[in-house]
Order: sequence, then structure tokens, then C-alpha cells
Amino acid sequence: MSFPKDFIWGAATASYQIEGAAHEDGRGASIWDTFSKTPGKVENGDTGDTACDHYHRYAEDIELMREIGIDSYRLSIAWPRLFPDGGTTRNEPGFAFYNRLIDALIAAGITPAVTLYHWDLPQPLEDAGGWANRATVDAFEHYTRACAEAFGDRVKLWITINEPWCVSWLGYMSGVHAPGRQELPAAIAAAHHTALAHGRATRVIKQVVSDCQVGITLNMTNYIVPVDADAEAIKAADLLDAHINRWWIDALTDGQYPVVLQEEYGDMLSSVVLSGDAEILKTEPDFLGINYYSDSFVSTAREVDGALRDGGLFPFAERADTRVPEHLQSTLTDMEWPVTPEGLGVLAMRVHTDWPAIPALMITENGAAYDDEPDANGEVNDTRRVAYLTNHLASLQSAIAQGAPVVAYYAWSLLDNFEWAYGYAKRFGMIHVNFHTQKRTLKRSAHTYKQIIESDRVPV
Ligand code: IFM
Repeated sequence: MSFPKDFIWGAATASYQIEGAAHEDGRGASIWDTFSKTPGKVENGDTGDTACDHYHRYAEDIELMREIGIDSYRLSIAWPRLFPDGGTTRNEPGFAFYNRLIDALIAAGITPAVTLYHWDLPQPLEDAGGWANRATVDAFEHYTRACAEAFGDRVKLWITINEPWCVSWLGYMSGVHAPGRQELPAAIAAAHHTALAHGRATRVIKQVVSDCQVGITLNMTNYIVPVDADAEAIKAADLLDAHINRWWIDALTDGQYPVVLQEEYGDMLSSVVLSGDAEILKTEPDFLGINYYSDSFVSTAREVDGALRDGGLFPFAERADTRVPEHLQSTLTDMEWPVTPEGLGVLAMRVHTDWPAIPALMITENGAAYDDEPDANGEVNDTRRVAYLTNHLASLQSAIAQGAPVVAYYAWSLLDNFEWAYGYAKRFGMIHVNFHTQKRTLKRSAHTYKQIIESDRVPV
């Protein structure tokens, strides 16, 4: 079985994770600069100051993309490079960088897919309340318009926000991501404001850019309950599903949040939803971006040393936690995420069935962290990543054969990079990066991906 003829094969990265040049050409500080420099927040004290130095090496990186043969490259724009103060003061060298990058991609025959927000919020906006402050939505709309006007003549594929669940819940509730706050009302406000920001940005891009496609990218998973699950576990799984999978999709398809969340959060949620918001939340999506890494396994809460696991940080943690069944524990990636390739196809079919109004799906991220290093011959034999890639693609292919409208697949990631709170300790790249010398080496998975792209087929 082949993938459809016009299937888009891509690879993805994000600005803070690869660009470096944190203090060059007028770039302002982002919340990740502040967070990574706060002791104890990022493993090994790593920061994105240099990262993969892509800001200076983008031409070399585009050559490597060409070598692999990708059709499209998903990049994100660093908001603080364009508007260092988060307001309306433009930083022209920032615009010039993305113009150079976009032009070079197009010259190489690679279609840019641009994400507007992949987590590097200008620090001054956080100082004013961040995503918990509704004014950030106005600032995002202004920034979006500037990007659409500057790049829309060449960029036709737009993703507004990457993984708004991570933005709101990891950033404002668990605090493991920047800005590192632990405030439930702020997380709920941030969740609503990211959904609203998507609605406003979508309209702006459509107004400014002709013939474009706009979507949002969500991190999604299948919640698996044991066959003998009790009612409590089933309810917990449903609540988790509402948080991760349905919150933003229901908003953009219906203009409403799942009832179970409205009940769970009551006034905390209803007080931030203002009159007229429902009309903004509801958009006509051109596609949904799905980031899939693994399935999740739910059971009722258990006590560890007399305390509930996860410390009750999330309100639903009192009723559920995620445990990996024993048979999958031998196949954990370096993130300790189980390898569940069949879940990708299941998820694509579920989205197709449950939200028929979404005309197309793009897998905007999928990949695994494994720590393979160059061997004596300088080759990186990342056989586990090869298996991960081919098995996930086989699963996706069967979903397409069953009618799931999947039009694109972007591997995460093109390069080993700054993996947020894990710093450089986790390697997701198809290209190995030596962070001392910045030498790039195509791993075996990149060669396999090249073959897949050339043949539109997954090797058996
Ligand atoms: O590296 C991240 C990316 O920035 C967002 N999605 C998940 C990836 C792996 O954790």
C-alpha cells in the first residue's frame, strides 16, 4: 500500500529549541529564557542560548532537509525576535531572518509550514499576566497580523498555536514548563485565552493571506482503561480525554467546551468566557494538526508511600493516574513514554469519526527520544527510532486506507534539540547534533525516511 500521491512528507522543529542566537539582532527575552536560567528548572542548567545555532546555520540545515527529501518544513517563529517588548514595536532584523529562512526553503523546493506560537512568549507579556491575561490575546492578534502581512505572500500553511494544553497546564498549573506558575485559575484562563487566540488569529490570517490553510496543533493521545476498569477509572479517563483531546477541538468546532469541564471548573471557567466569545471560538478549520507520541493508560489513584501519586497537583489526579502496563515497559523511549504505534491510526480514525467537520488532518509531530551516538565509523544506528518511525507510519497508512483524511506527516524532529525541561539530555532528532562542535550527522532513521519519501511506501 502506498501513501496518497500528494501526501506531504515533512519534519518539524521549534524556534527556541533550535535557533540559539538568543541575544542577537535585537531579539527580546522570552519566558523560556527566564525559566531556563532559573536554577533547578531545566536539567543540567541547559538553556536555548546556543541550541543548534540554526539562526546562523539554517542554510546548512536546509541542505540536509534537501538530502532527506522532505516536501515541507514546519518551523516556528520566535515572537520576541519580531516584537521584543511583546507590543507593537517592530524589530526589523527579526523579520529579515525569517524572510531569509523562508526564501531559502522555497528556493530549495521545500514548503514552509509556519507555527506562530511554539511557547516562546515575550517576557514582558508574561510580566503583565501572560496567557492568563486576556490582553495577551490582543497582542497575539497584532503579532499574527504582522506575520501574515510579512510572510503571507510565500507562506500558505499556518499553525496558530502548538499544544495549547502544554501552554496552559504545564505552564500555569504543574509549572514544569515556563513560566512555571502553579495556579489553577490561571491555567483555566490560559486554556480559554489560547482557544480564543486561535479563533482571532485564524480570521486575521484568512483576511490577509489568499489561498492559505490555517489550523491549530494539539497534543493528543488515546486513554486506555483496563478491560476490568471500574466506573471511577472510566470517569477519570473521560475527564482526562476532555482536558487533552476535546477542550480545543470542541471549542473550535462547536464554540463550547465539553460539558464535563464546564461542570468540573464551574465559575472558574465561566467567569473568563465573555459574551461573544463562543462566536470567536468557533472557526472553520482547514485542518487539525495532531502531535502524537504514545497512548496513555488510566487506572484509579494509588497511594505511594502514603501519598497520592502526582501530589494532587491536577484536580483529577486524585482520581486517576497513568500507569504503563507491564508488557509495554520494555519498550519505553528515553522519555519513558511507551511505544504504541497502533494508537496513531486509532487516533486519526477517532478524530475523523468524532469531528467530521474537520476536513483534513496533519500529523504535525511524531517521534521518539533515543540517545544513540555516532559509532566508530561516525554512523548513528538509531534502530529503535527506525522501528518507531516505520511502525507509526504503517499504522497511519492503515487509517488512511480506512478513510481518515490525513494529508501530511511531520517527523519530530529534524534535529536533536533543546527538549524543554530536559535540556539537551533527550535526543528526538533524525539528525544527530554534537552540541560542542555543532556537527550534524544524518542518523539511520533519516536515511530510512528518505527511502519512504522516495517510494511513498513504508518498508516491510
Ligand atoms: O519537543 C517537544 C515539542 O516542542 C512539542 N511536542 C512534544 C515534543 C517532544 O516532547
